[in-house]
Amino acid sequence: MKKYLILGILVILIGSMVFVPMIQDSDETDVLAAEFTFKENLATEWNTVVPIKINVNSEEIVKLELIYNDSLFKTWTNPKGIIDYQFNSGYYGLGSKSVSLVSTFKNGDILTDDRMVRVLSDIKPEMWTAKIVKTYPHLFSSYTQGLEFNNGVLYEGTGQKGQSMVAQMDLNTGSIHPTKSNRLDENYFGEGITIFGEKLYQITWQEGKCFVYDKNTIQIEKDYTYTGEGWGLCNDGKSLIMSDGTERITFRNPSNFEIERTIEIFDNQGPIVKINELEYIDGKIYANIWMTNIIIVIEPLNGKVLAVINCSEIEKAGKGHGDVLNGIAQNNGKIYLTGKNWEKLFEVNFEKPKK
Ligand SMILES: [Ca+2]
Repeated sequence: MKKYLILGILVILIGSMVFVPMIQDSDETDVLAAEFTFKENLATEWNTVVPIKINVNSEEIVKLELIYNDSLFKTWTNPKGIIDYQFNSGYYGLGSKSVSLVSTFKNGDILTDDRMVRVLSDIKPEMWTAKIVKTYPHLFSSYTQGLEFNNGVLYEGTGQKGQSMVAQMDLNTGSIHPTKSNRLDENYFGEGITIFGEKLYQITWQEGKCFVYDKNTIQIEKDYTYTGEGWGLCNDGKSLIMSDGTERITFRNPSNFEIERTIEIFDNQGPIVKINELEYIDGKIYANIWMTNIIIVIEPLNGKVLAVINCSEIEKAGKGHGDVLNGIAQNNGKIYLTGKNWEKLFEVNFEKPKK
């Protein structure tokens, strides 16, 4: 199912990237811009040398610039003939990057040739398997969207309009703390949560609002607005880390919720979309993939998928009449998983291939 989904997305993406040269009006009707010699957009592995040939089609070009992912990479003055150029695809992280040739002519005209380069992961993800270590109760009414421990206390954020809440939970009984909980206004659909310092952050699905709570009282103190959807949330001790249902993950400043940087999550075949609940464990991002029994392990520096964890044993034991697997939390080296409207929550172990 996942393969077909990714294949479908690849077809749509490639279809939408069919090259259309951007030729602006010019007094000289036969003037041609410099152009890349490859006919379609490029796909390449991360951290490889990518050779590019450029045809300089006019003697009238006085300046030629190569712009990759919005940065000026190279400038040629009075270029002629065919130019061989190469760049390293590891300069940025994975994902779809723009690459443009900008030709400036003697008469001041500017023409561009715009393409895309898709940078895929250079590794095949390891396959891990989640195994149950211990079983705990989980509140069936909880449509789990965020799960995180802080100082040994389990916090959960849930979704659905009119049912969204944030609460401290009792791991052993699965019950909500009698006073330390807060239900969102019915206009909001709660999504991921994370605790940073003394604050708990809770994003919302399509309402563009991040609520900030005192983590001890679970009372809302302020909120931030953002563009796009909110799905999962975690943090690395410096930045908030947020998924939005696409292959993109943003790192955000906790003091204003502004985006600091974005990574695109790719394996060696293409993007991984529908990234949902998140957890930051030992320097890596663990992510539920919505509607699957898969958790992926992501390198935060560049978006590479390091491992794919098969959680089918967890779903078989936990789903019952509930919804999908969602919710990853760690506490003192132990890892816990649950799902939306599951009656169980599991301590798990990830079995890895022997090296
Ligand atoms: Ca989490």
